[in-house]
Amino acid sequence: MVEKRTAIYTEEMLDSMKKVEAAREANTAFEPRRMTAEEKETLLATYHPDYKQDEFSVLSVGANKGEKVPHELAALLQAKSRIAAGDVDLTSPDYDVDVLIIGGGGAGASAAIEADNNGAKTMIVTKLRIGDANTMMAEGGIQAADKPNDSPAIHYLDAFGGGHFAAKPSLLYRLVNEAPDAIKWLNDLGVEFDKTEDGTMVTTHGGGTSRKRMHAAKDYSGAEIMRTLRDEVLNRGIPVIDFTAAVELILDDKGQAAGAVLLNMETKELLVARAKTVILATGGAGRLHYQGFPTSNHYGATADGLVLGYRVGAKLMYADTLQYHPTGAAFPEQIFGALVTEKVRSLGAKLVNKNGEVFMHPLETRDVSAASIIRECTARGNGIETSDGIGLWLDTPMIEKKGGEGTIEKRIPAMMRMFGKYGIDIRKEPILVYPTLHYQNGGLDITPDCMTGVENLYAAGEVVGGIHGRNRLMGNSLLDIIVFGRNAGKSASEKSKSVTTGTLTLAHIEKFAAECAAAGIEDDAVSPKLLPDYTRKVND
Ligand code: MEZ
Repeated sequence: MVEKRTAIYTEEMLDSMKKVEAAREANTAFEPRRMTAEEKETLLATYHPDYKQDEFSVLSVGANKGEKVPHELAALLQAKSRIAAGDVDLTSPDYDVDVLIIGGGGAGASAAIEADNNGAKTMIVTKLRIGDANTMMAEGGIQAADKPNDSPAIHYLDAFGGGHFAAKPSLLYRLVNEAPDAIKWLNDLGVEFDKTEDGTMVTTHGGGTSRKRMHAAKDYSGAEIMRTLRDEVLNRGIPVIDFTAAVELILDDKGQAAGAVLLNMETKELLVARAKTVILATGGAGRLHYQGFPTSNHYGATADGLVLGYRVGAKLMYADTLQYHPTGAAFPEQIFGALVTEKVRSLGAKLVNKNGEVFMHPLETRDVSAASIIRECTARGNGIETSDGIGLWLDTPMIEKKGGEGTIEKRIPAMMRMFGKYGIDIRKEPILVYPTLHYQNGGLDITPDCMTGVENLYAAGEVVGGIHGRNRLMGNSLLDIIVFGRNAGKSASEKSKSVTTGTLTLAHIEKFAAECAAAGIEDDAVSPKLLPDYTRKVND
C-alpha cells in the first residue's frame, strides 16, 4: 500500500508510514495509561497556547479593563466603530420587531423557533446565509445523559472536571439537565440520529466522558442538525435577512438594548432594525487565527458578537481561553486545518509519532491532547514535516481492526470522503494531524436565562463564555447552542411583552471612542471585522 502512494508523500512520510504499519497490530492492542493530574498541569503550562503569556494583551477600556485577551481580539474590542452616530436615521427604522436575532447558526435558529412559539414578531439577520455557521461544521456529535447508566449529574461532573472546575455552575447545571430534552426536541423536529434497528440511539465516548453519551448523525451531526433547524425556521416563515451584518447595537435613552444598525454586505447600505429585545448569536472567532493557527471554523467566525456586546458595556468571561482541536488535518495542504472529528479516536484510532509509537491515551481531554501533540512535535522532535508545518499520525486503519470491516464507511463517511478526494484511503493509510483553532471557550457573560449585563440584550451559542469553563468536552457545543438558543428565544420573547422602548441612540459609540482615546489607543482599526482578510499583501 505505502509504495503506491509515493506521488503525494515525501520520503520521510513514507519511511514513517512503514513504521506505523509495522507497529499497528501491537498498537491496536496497547492500552496507554491516562496522565496524572500533575502531569497534565505541567504539560498544559508548558505547551498549551493559552499559557503563552506574550500572546495576550491587557484591555485598557471596557467592562473587562485590566484582563488579558489574545492580541487579535484586544485590537478588535478596542477598535473604532465602522459608523458614526449620524450615519443613520434612528427615527424611521427599516425593521421593527419584538425579537431581533443576530446570527443564523444553530443558536440563532433555535432561539427564533422558540420566540416564534411564544408569539413574538421575530427576525434573524445574518451576514452570510442561514446555516453558514460553526454548527454546520460540527461533526462528531452532541452529548446528553439519556441512557439508563448515565445521569445529568454524571454529565456535570465530566464537563466540570474537563473544564478545570471553572465552568459557571448555574450555566453548566442548565446545560446538562436540559440535554435529554434537547435531543428529544431535535429528534421530533426530524434530525436523523444514528439508531439501532429497534430505534435506540447509538452513543459513543468522547474525550473526558465517563459514559457513552455522544449522539450523532454519522460524522456530519452539525450539518444534519442545522439542516433541520433551517428547514423549521423557513417553513414557519420567520423572516431571515441574509448577507446583512449587524455593525453596531442600538440602545435607548434608558440604556436598554433596542436594536441594531445593519450593513447590507452587497450594496453597503446601512439599515436600522428596532427591537424590544436583541439576541446575539454570532458564534466564534476561529478566523482571527490566534497565534497563527489554522482553523476548523466557517468563514464568518470573526468574534463580531463579542465586539458588539463589549462596546455597549456587556462583560466577557474567560475571553483568554481558546480550544485548539487536537486533530486538525495537517496534510494535504488543500484541507490544512480542517476538522478531523474526535469520533475517529472514539472509534479506536490512536495518535502515533514518527517512530510508530503511541504516546498518549487517545481520549484525554482536548486541551491535554493538543498540548501533548505539540510537545511530541516540538520538544521531543517526533513530528513529521509537511508542506505547511508539522504533524503526527492518526492511525485510522486501527478503527477497522477494532470494529470490523466497513466501520469507517458506516460511521465516518465524511472523513473518508474528505481524504479520499486527495487519494488517501483512511481505511488503509493513517492521516497526518496537528491542532487547529476550533472554539472560543470564553465569551459574553450571561445568566442561565441568557441575559447579558445590558438590559434586553441576550446571548446564546459560541458567543457566550463560562458554560464549559476553561476547556470544553466534545459534543457539549452542539448541546449548548440548542439548550441556550432555546432559552434565549423563550426569555427574550417573554421579556419583549413588557418592554417599552425609549428614544433610540448611538451615543455609546462616541463614549467608547473617548474612553479609548483617553487610554492612549490611537489605532485606526475598525470593528466588528465581519470577514477575514486573506488577500496577499505587496511583498508577501
Ligand atoms: O464538539 C465538538 O467540537 C465536536 C463534536 C467536534 C468533533 O471533533 O467532531
